[in-house]
Amino acid sequence: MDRHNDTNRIITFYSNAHLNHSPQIEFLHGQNVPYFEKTSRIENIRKALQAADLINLREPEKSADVAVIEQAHDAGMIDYLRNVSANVEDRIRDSFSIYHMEDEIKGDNYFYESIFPPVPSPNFYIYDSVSPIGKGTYDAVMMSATLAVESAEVVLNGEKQAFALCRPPGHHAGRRSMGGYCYFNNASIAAYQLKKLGNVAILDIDYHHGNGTQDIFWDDPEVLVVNIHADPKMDYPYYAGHAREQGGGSAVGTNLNLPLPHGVDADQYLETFRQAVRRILQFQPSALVVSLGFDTYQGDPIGLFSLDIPHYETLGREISALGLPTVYIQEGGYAIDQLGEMAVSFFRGVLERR
Ligand code: OKP
Ligand code: ZN
Repeated sequence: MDRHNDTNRIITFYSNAHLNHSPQIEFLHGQNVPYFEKTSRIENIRKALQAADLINLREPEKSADVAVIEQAHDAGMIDYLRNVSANVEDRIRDSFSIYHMEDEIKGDNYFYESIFPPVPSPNFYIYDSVSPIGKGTYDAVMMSATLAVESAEVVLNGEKQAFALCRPPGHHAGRRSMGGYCYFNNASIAAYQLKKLGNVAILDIDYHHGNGTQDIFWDDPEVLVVNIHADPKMDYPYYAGHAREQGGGSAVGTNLNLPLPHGVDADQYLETFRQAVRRILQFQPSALVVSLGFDTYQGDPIGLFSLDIPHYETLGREISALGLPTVYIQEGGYAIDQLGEMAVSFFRGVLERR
């Protein structure tokens, strides 16, 4: 089939399981503020892509096997998430009872970790206060990762490209750590699946550094991780994402960080993007995973870059032109009312449709 014709759509995996993970608040310097990572993000993207007739939507029939997740994550961390999620009301009650404050429990029943040890250790896997666990969280997270697995699966079966409408996002989740709205690293899980084709490149164009993905493949020379993001001196996740971080052991040189300052203009951004693309070409991967964040948008409430809607079409077109088997994984993007337009622009570029 001619991929330039008008009925060309991208297979897109989606599940409504994410609706059951819906924290309402996050903690910002002593204040409760509305949770940025809202369910409507994914619904708006899905609806806009369907209205533009750009996608063939598929829903997985069941969750992936835990063994697939264990390629990227410590089994203890997976158990911890499952256990807290299954027993969240008891866990919260236990904490309040220590202080004889059971009567104060009003909540929407999300377990917010309050201790962030410098090194994640058994029972302490969450490293920030914006990644709470509710009773629907484990199933939502498992299904989010399943969308990544199924997207990789269709690409392994010969589909040129596929899109996973993941929520929660994943790129801040490390091998034994969860944070930044992320629990399982969907992009890394897709990359492990795609290794059946050979070496894999991951291009992370979310506004924030994908510290989890960097962690998971730090020592792996078969997976190139390239990140374009806000300089960690200025923005989340603060402790990782510097240019000097290049990979470990036999994998030195297979982690490329391209930090940019707040307020970077679109031309400078695109120049850096093309530098990332050149590094990927030089690596000659057999497949590509894109961590696709829309928080680089000029109107994003937590990102301070300045891309506009048409720039996403450019990004999509130039990534797709690499001609690699490619899985797109949804990460961030918080300008709720414009997310649909960004996604439509991006996938028009990917599909070379007007
Ligand atoms: C997740 B992804 C807002 C604080 C936000 C967490 C950001 C997580 C971003 N004032 N801190 O990379 O889009
Ligand atoms: Zn982000």
